[in-house]
Amino acid sequence: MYWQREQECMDREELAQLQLERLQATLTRVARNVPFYKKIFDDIHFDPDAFLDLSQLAALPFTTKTDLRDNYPYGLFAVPLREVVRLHASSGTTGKAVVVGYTRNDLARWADLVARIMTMAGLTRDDVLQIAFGYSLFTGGFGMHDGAQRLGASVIPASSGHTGRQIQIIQDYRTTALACTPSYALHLADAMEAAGVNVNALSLRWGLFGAETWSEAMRAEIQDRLKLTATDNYGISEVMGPGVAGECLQQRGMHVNEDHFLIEIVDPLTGELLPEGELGELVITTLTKEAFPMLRFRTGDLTRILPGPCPCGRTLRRIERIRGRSDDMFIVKGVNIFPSQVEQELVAMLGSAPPWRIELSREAHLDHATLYIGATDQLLSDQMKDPLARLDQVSARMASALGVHFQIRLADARQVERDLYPDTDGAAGGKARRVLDKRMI
Ligand code: DLL
Repeated sequence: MYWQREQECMDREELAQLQLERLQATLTRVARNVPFYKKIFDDIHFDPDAFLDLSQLAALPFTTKTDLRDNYPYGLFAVPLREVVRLHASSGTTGKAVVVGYTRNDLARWADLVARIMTMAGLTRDDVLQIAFGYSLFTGGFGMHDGAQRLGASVIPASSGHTGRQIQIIQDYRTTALACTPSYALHLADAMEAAGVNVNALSLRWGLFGAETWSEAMRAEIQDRLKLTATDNYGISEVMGPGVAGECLQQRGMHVNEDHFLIEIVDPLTGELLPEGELGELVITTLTKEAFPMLRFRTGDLTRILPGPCPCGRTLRRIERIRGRSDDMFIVKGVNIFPSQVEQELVAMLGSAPPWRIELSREAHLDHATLYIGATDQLLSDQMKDPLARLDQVSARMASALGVHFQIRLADARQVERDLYPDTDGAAGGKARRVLDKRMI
């Protein structure tokens, strides 16, 4: 089943021509409307009118998350705010969040692309879809919502959390499809088991999962325990949100909506373009976005393009399951966090940052984050008149600034230092290992 058969099964040469035309239009538009890109074009003497071949794209510099933050909040918008009808933001950041905007046309295309990946994943208008992604600045809830409505499914905007209520809805409303993070799907399975729910009696058939790293082992477990077919979905707010790529029922990698997004895989260290099939960092150029076009955006996500056609008949190329990140960003409870943000908050609170590290674990399939802070002499004498109250303050500040609750533990400062540099042979190049991810995925 296809949502937009003509585009999804397009002849590759025709697709390349369409991409070229759309890219030319995007280049012209950003040169005119986005001073950031205009300056880059001027600096490298790049003339959008002379862009005649997709291979010329490699001549343009990358756009990075830092560029986006530097232009906070609206610096990279290519239309006046009056044309923008929706704003979202990348999660987990404070004053430096990345704000993304959508015009009415952007929203309509977004809905179509999500309807497309939902159709690939087995859904039809006969489905009852429970969306347990957060409805907020995060793109997951609203992105999935608009797409499902476009598809014509019956949408239940359950939003995230409230596990007991989620289970009751699944049972009472006869939910046939579930959209959430894969870890939350397993948490739901645990909770149902604990409550003695007979999963075989439920109506669940399809599961759309994404927004965090998972594995084939997790897929097998989710499918087995929830009795549904689970597909992987990739998206990133800077580029759009969910709907960038999704799996078909072959479950062998995610078809990228290449008529709207041009993908490249580059060496994360050198930025060199890698040949098809090699593992590297995914770089995305938007082809149709009006409010927030992106040229060669470095996603930080590591994957590869899967060679060969897919038996489903779609010609849109597939990327493999995301293997990890090329930077130090980590995702906890669906919130993206950079270690530098943690450091920044500690400095703001404590004057200087004592040694610190984070351990991530998964209990009952839910993420737990523990922040170990080294009890330096300075910290103990200056700050810790009432250490427990102080730690509570740090915890509260982290929660409000980063959107995640960290359990804070005071630890021996020298031990924290030792744990930061576990590689005695220098294999880590002397880099501190700030985040120890013990989640089994
Ligand atoms: O997570 C958008 C989304 C919502 C995708 C719902 C799928 C479903 P951000 O909050 O901007 O957007 O986070 C983007 O999440 O750079 C990846 O590191 C990670 N990520 C997203 N999808 C997957 C996936 C949404 N299927 C960041 N597998 C990305 C692994 C994923 N990681």
